[in-house]
Amino acid sequence: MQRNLDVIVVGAGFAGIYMVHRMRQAGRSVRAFEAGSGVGGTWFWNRYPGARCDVESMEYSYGFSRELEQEWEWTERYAPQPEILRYINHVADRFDLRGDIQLDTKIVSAHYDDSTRDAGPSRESDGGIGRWRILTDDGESWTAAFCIMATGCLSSTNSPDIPGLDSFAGELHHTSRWPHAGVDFDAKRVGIIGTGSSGIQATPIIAREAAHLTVFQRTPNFSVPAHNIPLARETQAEIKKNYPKIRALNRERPAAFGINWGDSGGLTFDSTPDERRAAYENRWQMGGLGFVGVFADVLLDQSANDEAAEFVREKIHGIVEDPEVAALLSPDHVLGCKRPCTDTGYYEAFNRANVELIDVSRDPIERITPTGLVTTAREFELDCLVLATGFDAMTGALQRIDIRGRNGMTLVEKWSAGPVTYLGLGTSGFPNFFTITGPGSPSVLSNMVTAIEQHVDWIADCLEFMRAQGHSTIEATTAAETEWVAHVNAVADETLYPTCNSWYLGANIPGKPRVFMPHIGFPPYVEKCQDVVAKGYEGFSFPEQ
Ligand code: NA7
Repeated sequence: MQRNLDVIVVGAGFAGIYMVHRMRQAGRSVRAFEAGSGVGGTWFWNRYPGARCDVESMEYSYGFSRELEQEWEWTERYAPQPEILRYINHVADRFDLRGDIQLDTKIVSAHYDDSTRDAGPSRESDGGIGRWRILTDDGESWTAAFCIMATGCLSSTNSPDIPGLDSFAGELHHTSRWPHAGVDFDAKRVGIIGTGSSGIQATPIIAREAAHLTVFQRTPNFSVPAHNIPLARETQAEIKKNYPKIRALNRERPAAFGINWGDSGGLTFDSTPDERRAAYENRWQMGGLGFVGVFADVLLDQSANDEAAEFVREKIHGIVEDPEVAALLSPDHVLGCKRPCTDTGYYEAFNRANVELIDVSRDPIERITPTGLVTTAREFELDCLVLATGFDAMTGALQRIDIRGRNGMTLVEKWSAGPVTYLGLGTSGFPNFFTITGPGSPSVLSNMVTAIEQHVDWIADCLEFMRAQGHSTIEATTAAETEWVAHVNAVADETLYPTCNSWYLGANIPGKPRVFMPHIGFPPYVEKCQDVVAKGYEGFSFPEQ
């Protein structure tokens, strides 16, 4: 088997799949390595009950193929995880990509070998110098001219460091590593730790199935009802008729999705109190993430945010019958600075007799025992414990691989004070190394599929440019990345985003540097990427030249 390739791709989720497709179209030898036993990335692993995308299905889908977008039929406004997984599998089959995807394989290390680079430039596929050497967990070694990380932003599991966790004798499941056969909660006493999107989606379903559910909440989250409905054929047909136009309009929106929401209502206090109330109610009825965009300054102006947040708190009090429970479920942080959730019956679940909410910010979890969980106030007997504790987002999956650039420098070392990238695409000292939706790009603050397509297209076009110009190596400059990191942070500092302990800042992982990682705003980012190309890949160098 040919083990010297043009391109190695790590991961076979939305990003890896499309990267493989573009590389094959360009006639390059490519192989994607995927730890899972199927394609799909985060959608392969996150099979917990209620797992569903918070971007509408007609928008959370590839736009690169007119035929694909016409033939695929979504069944619901927000696609459930099994349907998204079927879609990704369909794409892999339709474009005949499986032959270049190796499943059940973890990449352990990726080292750039420049030991003999003075002897001459590396040619693609020649197995020679200035190449990436990749080692898999079953000991196979591969080389490639380019190493492209499609490892996902929300793929590296965050398991809490709670004393005694390993001693639990009941069933223990993390939402992001859910058993394929599902979990039977029938007649069980279940505990769930975590009230982010995963916990909020899973809670109402587990509540219906289990004998008893205890929700251990450290921080309440804002959640807006999804109002999920079956997708009518006529609605779908209408969108399909105008798909290119709709996708183009979405790309002009700040997060590259949400065309149905219409424009925001301008600045909050330019409207009268009655108009504002009507606007909040309208967005609440519309459902989903669009609520935060009700006015343009919700994430810019504290008073504007306070009012929108208060509206949600009132809604929580209107739904939850016990005022004490409603108060506990009401967040006091800035609306939207942690990713808001989109739910189906979350707050309603707390009206059930078999659901109990425990505030572990007041009475912290002390330990897990073989039979349950102990807080500083009480002991809970549990048959099953669900960890909905999230991810080491954006950098975790990259930093768990031993990645080394020039002179053996590790990525972990280079990013010890926080990720340093140019455009979230490259980092200096790591030639021919690209990150798809890396830190410093819009990624999680945009429609991930649109962001992925934009990155994959940019990288594929860059490789074509290099081939045409006879360049064998590309690398971000330190000056460009320093300026870019400062820019990403300056944009964030103009907003209320950095005000709370979100995973956007790495604040959910003990010891992780507190740095705002995503770039806010899709259109200006795309403009910058285009400008960089127009200026001959400004901020990148082609070291052989
Ligand atoms: P999130 O949003 O990071 O939520 C994780 C939750 O787990 C959150 O409520 C945390 O509380 C809680 N958590 C984490 N560690 C602990 C410990 N040790 N004790 C108690 N509670 C803990 O992850 P999700 O999987 O729900 O969602 C991630 C993204 O996926 C989501 O934003 C969507 O974009 C899709 P905390 O807030 O840190 O106090």
